[in-house]
Amino acid sequence: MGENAINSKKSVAVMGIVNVTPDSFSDGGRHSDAEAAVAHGLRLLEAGADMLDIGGESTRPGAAPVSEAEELARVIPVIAGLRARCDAPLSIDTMKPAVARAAVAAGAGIWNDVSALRGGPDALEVAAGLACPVVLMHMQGDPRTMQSAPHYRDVVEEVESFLLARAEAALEAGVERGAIWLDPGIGFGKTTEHNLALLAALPRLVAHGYPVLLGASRKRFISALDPAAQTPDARLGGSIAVALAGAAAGVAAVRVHDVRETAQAMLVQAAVASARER
Ligand code: PMM
Repeated sequence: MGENAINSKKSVAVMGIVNVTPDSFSDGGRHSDAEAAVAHGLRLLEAGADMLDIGGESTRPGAAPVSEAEELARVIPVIAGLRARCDAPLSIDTMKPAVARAAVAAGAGIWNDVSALRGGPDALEVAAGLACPVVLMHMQGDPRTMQSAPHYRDVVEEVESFLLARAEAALEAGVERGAIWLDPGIGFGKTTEHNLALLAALPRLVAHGYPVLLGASRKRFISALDPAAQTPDARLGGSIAVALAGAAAGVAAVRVHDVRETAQAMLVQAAVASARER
């Protein structure tokens, strides 16, 4: 068997995270300055990211909302700066339709909305008008309160029906079917058991035919499973384990902080999967 029989392509896209927030989940605001955030994004692309997700409002548990003006001031210079220096798809991580619109005008091509187009009365209409891919994510409650007492009768069924209903609403508003992505929202109003149930059920979400984005990088439930890993940057092993579980389930993309390590894991995973098929 020649070298060229070896699959050297990963089948899962790696979305690198560029948080432009002073109180980000995990980078402690080190990239809050626009130039530093642009440089960070370019490093993630060099490290193997297929696209970048730029966000200016922290959604960490307990985080307070930021104003539209503040969010725009954080993200627009970063998107414009990255657009001037790279061709990679750029995603805007926002719940605000006006921020999504300005970000797309500045060069973003994907709207990642953790509120699944519920962030304003015009969200569905704006998404249809932008005509770009939109990520619909499940969240119970809002970031300020979501981890206080997450509760579900059947978490898998409820997340699945919520996402399908939001996809339906987007379709009705005129968003193209091929532009809709789904995301179970790991850590957004979920206990460790809820997160694990959703990860175990990923094939069921994937089976609906929409590309699925999975974001579990450095999230707190990893520390619940490994109490020795209390800080976000001690959660790399767990983050990669979740990305591999996502790849095995057929997700389209993983949203991660540790791009180099995750991209390598996805390459090896794809090579093993294709050797299994031979
Ligand atoms: N997680 C965070 C922010 N945005 N977007 C999507 N689609 N999915 C996620 O899981 C997600 C997100 C919070 O994580 P961070 O503050 O570490 O970036």
